[in-house]
Amino acid sequence: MAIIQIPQEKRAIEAESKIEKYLAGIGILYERWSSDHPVKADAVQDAVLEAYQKEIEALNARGGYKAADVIQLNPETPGLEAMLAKFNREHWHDEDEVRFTITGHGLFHVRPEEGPVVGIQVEAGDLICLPKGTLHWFDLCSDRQIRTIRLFTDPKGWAPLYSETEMEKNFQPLCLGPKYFPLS
Ligand code: LAC
Ligand code: NI
Repeated sequence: MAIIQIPQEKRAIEAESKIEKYLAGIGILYERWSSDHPVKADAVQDAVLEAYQKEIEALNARGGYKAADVIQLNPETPGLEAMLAKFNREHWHDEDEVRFTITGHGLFHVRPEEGPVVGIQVEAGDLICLPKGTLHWFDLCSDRQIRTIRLFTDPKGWAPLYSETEMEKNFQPLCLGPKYFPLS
């Protein structure tokens, strides 16, 4: 399950219903998808998409998404650092950012229109949807790997638009371990 942290308030939120509620309050959809799907973490893309077909169709109906893929980042990924450098600076997109984690961990920081910056550490089974225009940045965690399903409205490409605020420099990537991490 995800862990939410609010560094400016030095607090974390770990209960599923509270996470859902807090994120809904800043416009972010959070869902836990059942982990009993018969799909292996290293299954090929089509097998993964097929295993979650029902959930994906429900999201498509709700958000008008037109395409899906599975992306994997790990230390063997060619160009990993360059790819991360594109996403660890504050940016937004002109479409929703929809991510379902199959394996590994990731940390999204979101800067809502109102209220403090929120860190969302995701793991297997977590679906998050950042509405288009949401300011955010992304880092890997200490396991340096993640595999996620992505849904897109425009299958032509995925482009980050940068705010150039350097806001991310005020926030350390905080997911230091798979479980809990101290806030200082
Ligand atoms: C993206 C994430 C990682 O834009 O923010 O793909
Ligand atoms: Ni993004």
